[in-house]
Amino acid sequence: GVADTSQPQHLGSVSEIRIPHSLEEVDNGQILGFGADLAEDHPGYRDQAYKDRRKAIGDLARKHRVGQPIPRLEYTAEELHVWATVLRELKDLYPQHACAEFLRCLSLFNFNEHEVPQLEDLSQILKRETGWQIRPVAGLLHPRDFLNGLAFRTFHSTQYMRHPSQPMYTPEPDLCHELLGHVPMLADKAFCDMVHSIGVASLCADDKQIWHLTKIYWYTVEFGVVEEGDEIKAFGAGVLSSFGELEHMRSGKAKLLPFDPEAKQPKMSYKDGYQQKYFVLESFEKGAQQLRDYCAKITPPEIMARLMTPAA
Ligand code: NLE
Ligand code: FE2
Repeated sequence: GVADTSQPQHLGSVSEIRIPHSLEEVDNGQILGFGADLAEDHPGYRDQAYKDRRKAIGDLARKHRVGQPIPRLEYTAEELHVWATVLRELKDLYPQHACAEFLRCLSLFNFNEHEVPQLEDLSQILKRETGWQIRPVAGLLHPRDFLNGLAFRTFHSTQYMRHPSQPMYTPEPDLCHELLGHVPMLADKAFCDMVHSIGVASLCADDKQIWHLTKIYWYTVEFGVVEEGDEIKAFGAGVLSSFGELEHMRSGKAKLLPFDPEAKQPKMSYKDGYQQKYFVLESFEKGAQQLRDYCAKITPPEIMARLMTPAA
């Protein structure tokens, strides 16, 4: 079921929830969904070499400990080709369809078709710009752990490349999705404030509230769009990293609805292709305010005060 958040829900039984007090206490080992074996509808399902490579990269992430630099990977010629294809296609669409914040931040990273960027280098840039950092992860993390990471300004990122047969769309996160969808936005302060509130709200959330927050995350950070004058621009990573989805979003085929974190959020879908609905933010400042207000309803003030201080 979906959380009904119309009633303010103050914490009664926080004791049952394992509340992490630092990033070290956030578990990065519980991988869901596409984790070990790819589903039959995954483009890499019948490609054993692909699956082995994906697993080897995932194993490095499993071994990674907080504080260590993210391992640098040597990408193959085939992986570089996928990256270059995705980057080339998307670069043509961004000027017209990506939000201004994305376009401004994208230029900080100097992405080019000649090399696949290294997570460690991007994490350093983010630290400097907004105090956020990247932590490698083997696949789709359990939502509670993923959201908890955001409270400590940490974004869990995959490091393997999507399957070469389908560069325009992948059903699961992959490096192109992280680099072209998430990383640039995480260099924007107002966007980061919004995401941080989702993270702080998740710390003391019960399972029902985690589910609601996961949907909020989905309809903002993954698939959100924002008003810009009388136009609608993409900021959600799932839109910005998929040239199929970006074409779909701008085609006008999907519904556009105002974003409201208090409202019941529609069912999420990983597998049936493009979104049928996109939620529209008025601005990132407004979104950050809406989410801070939502967070204040489920998070005790002392936790808000401790974690909502500006990034160092
Ligand atoms: N469909 C997205 C892409 O192709 O980049 C990935 C979405 C991950 C939630
Ligand atoms: Fe994502």
